[in-house]
Amino acid sequence: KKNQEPSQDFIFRSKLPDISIPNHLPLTDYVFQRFSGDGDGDSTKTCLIDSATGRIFTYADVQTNFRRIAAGIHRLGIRHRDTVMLLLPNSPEFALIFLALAHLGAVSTTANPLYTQSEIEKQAKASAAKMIITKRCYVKKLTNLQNNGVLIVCLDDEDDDVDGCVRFTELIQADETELPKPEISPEDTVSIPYSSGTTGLPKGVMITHKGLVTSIAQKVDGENPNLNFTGDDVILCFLPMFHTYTLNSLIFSAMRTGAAILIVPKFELNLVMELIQRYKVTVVPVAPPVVLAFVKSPETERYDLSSVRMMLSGAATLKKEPEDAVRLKFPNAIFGQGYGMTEAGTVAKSLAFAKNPFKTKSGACGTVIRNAEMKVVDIISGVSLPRNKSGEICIRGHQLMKGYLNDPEATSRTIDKDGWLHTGDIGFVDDDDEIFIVDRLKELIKFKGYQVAPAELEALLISHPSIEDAAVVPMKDEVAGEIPVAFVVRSKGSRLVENDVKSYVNKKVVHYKRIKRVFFVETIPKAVSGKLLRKELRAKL
Ligand code: 4UU
Repeated sequence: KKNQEPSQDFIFRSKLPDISIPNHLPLTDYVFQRFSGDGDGDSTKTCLIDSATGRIFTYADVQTNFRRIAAGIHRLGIRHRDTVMLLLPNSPEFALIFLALAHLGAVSTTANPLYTQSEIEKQAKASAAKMIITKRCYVKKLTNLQNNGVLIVCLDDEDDDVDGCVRFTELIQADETELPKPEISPEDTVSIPYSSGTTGLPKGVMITHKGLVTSIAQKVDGENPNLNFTGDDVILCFLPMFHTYTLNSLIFSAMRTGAAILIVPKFELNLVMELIQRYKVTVVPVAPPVVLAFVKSPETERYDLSSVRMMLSGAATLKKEPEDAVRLKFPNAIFGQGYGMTEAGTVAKSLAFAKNPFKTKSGACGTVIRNAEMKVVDIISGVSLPRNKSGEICIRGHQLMKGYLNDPEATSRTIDKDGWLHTGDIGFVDDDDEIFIVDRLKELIKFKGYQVAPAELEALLISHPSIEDAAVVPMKDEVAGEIPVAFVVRSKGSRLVENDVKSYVNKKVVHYKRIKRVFFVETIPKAVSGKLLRKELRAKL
């Protein structure tokens, strides 16, 4: 049947049937659908718990609060399609403000509050943020932005004001009935997280209401949800809320199902185990370094971890051995992975988490989510491959980003004309529809699941007067998964040493982007096109 066209592609789908997804709804209407009108949700149930203070927000509180905050933000002049940066640690306010902005039809751009001043400035400028909501301890990094007219809202509700900042407590005193009902289109952008994607510098990823709603529904909706969160669950949240994995797969998926979310500002193993015991936590979303921490800790015995029924890992590769080892520490938990990407939401989820679960294998990163198509293509020919053959993983569906902000070229390099998003990950689908990731085609380095873009570090390196050329690649590391290391060509006559290079770059970037090793070389291998041959450098390690 040689003359049959594109349908010859080998396309993989979920074992779960497609469902109807109400992705015409704006995010907040969808997330709280069960808590409005004749929905079956109980609004007196706990939604958010702040582990730092013990504060509790019921589903009713959350809805009143985000509407009030929306009115307060509107009063400060933020309108439909304006962008606001969230520069906050994990806290109930993070979720409330994100929802408030979504409700207004405005856009959140989330950034790591530990970013350096220049990292924050780059993202704030690129995303055209009109306002930044932050905490007092980060305000000094925002002086330049403030001088350029960006409004700063400060969260600490202590008595003394921070110079020139609006106090968050003023916002929540707004009257939610003042808020005009905005007309939100499903194609409107709801958030702009930053990601370097398959190549180059970090870019703004335009996530729409429709995309985010679809991604959540693919996991938690339907008769047999792929990710069976329920109203009885207490879900632990120490993963960083500025990351897609947390907002999409954890916070909003949990809210859609009426679960309680226990928010932890920072991961600390013993504190986390104490919280699991105290709050009888049922679901623990993690990243691979956290799995290793549990596996290695002799203290897991001291805590009662028997309430945990589900542990999910994502954001970086997790091998079979630690996965098997962590199961022993959580006797009542099913364990599995999710695989996602800022640009594509959740790509795959373990079917061990389904309401009617399937048997799954350790080391697999899940099965493609429902209402989506996946294919694996040969990295040279682009031809789609059958089961058990490794190639680049491509994904298609309504959950994908709209594109990169102001970068149609990068967008068309990532999402092809047929709507396939090329992940830059290399993997295969086995006989049971389970996906295994074996390598990465793209430049991206993942330090403990955090993104490190080589191009960003390379730009900093070559701005040094004594550096002629440079390349940054990942080196395998037991704890972090991968660490960024640099190959550097010194300028003629320069006596530059490793520490000079490190101290020059490392003060300009957040801790996980720091260059850990420097190798001096005569030249950086390049193709005739000028493209860095990263593979050759990786091979030298
Ligand atoms: C091997 O890491 C993420 C998103 C993770 C996520 C999202 C929703 C996990 C579960 C979920 O439900 O996003 P980014 O953009 O920071 O990084 C994306 C890249 C992937 O392309 C892949 O290279 O991170 C890597 N990655 C993984 N690698 C993500 N998850 C996995 C995984 N195994 N399970």
